[in-house]
Amino acid sequence: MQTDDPNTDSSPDATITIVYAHPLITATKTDSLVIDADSNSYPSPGDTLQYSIVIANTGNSPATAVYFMILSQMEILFCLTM
Ligand SMILES: [Ca+2]
Ligand SMILES: [Ca+2]
Repeated sequence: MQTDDPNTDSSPDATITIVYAHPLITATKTDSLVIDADSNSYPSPGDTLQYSIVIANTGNSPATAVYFMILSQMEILFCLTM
């Protein structure tokens, strides 16, 4: 059974809905203090941190050729000195 597109004069004619493929990539990076060598409860030199990165596609189509890069080790050094 064909539907009738209410936006056209002819009847019955199928309603056409265009669905666009749209991947939606997110990356979430978290850190935790695993070994607090100096027991001061915050990251400091000599401690051990663990970084976790979750990359997800919540879009409506697969994503291809996705690359994830950490651009600089300075980011890690910056966190250690905070
Ligand atoms: Ca119609
Ligand atoms: Ca510490």
